Amino acid sequence: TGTGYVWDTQYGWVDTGTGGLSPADATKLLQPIAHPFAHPDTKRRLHELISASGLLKHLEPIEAGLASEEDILRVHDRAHFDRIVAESAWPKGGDAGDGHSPFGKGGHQIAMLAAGGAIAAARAVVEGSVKNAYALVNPPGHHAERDRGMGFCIFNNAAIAASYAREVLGVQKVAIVDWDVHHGNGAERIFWKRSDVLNVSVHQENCFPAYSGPVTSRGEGEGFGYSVNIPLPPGGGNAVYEYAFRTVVIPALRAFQPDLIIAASGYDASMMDPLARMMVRSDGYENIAQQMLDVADEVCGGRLVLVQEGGYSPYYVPFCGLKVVERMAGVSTGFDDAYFPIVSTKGGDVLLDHEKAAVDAAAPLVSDIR
Ligand code: 6DK
Ligand code: ZN
Repeated sequence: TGTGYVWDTQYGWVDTGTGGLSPADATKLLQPIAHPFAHPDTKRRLHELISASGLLKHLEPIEAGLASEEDILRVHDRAHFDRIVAESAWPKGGDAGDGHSPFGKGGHQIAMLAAGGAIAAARAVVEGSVKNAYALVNPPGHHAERDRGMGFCIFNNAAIAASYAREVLGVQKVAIVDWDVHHGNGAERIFWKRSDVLNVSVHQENCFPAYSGPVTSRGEGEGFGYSVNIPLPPGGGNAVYEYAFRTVVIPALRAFQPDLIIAASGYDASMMDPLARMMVRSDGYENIAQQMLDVADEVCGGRLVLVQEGGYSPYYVPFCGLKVVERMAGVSTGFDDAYFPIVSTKGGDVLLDHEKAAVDAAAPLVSDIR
């Protein structure tokens, strides 16, 4: 069986307003801009590259469908859900929760379609109609906590899919691995006291949310040890990600032995991203994807679902995503990363001492997972 793929035209309609870090504000001389960081074109361009490269023909289309209210409420509280629905009816839409994450009128529907896309991908993988799946959803979800959205995220798509897998599909143990460059605070908080969902986040240290995701945040009670954070100093690239996955993320998954792995897949640790300062190239993302595919084969019959999170270079995100989906499908389109000549000379290939030290600081966490 093949690789499932979720995309919906409406993911390209997410209205993120007109601000740089929205909203624009004349009193602060924050000028309106036609292409804000979270503009949906970046994700639509990834979808179009998957199509134009011919890769789409090798994927099994999975229809997203709207997540139900019940699906959302497995993770979020009613007040958050009701507020999003209410603000979505406002003439110009509302905000996910932090005042910097606007969504347009009717935006609750696209958010439910994004959660529904993650659910549909997880269901197809668990039911076995596909081997693995890529849910190219939008808006993203990994910052959304039980009672609030933030950082462009309304509902926590990956956490909703994990809860659906457990409570509806009967999956016992789910691991969430988050390589978006920002901290996966949403799933961490949602599953903070639980040992049936392992949450591993690899992120640029102190990037967003502020002060979130230090190596010392490990969960509480039953959940102690089941939140794993690997904060990386700025400037790292392919080498430190390869090392972090090989020496911490993969051993953590081996120790946990999940029945399903859900990855929160962002491309904002890339060399060309405006919202962070890491230097991963498309071949670095390929390496991450290959390590994840191998460990999924080893521990859970290959059951791996990737759920799209961030990525803000409209130039480079498509090539990073293409290489990841090619690996998942075991297909090469023969098209190279067109930016490789530019990004290949800038570093990130050698593991520096301070980068190694950051990863090594997280390695002992693995021994508390069972
Ligand atoms: N915001 C994401 O990529 C979202 O993780 C990242 C959101 C980054 C916001 C960056 C930032 C501020 C700072 C100060 C004041 C207000 C807002 F969720 C994903 F889309 F995946 O620095
Ligand atoms: Zn991010």
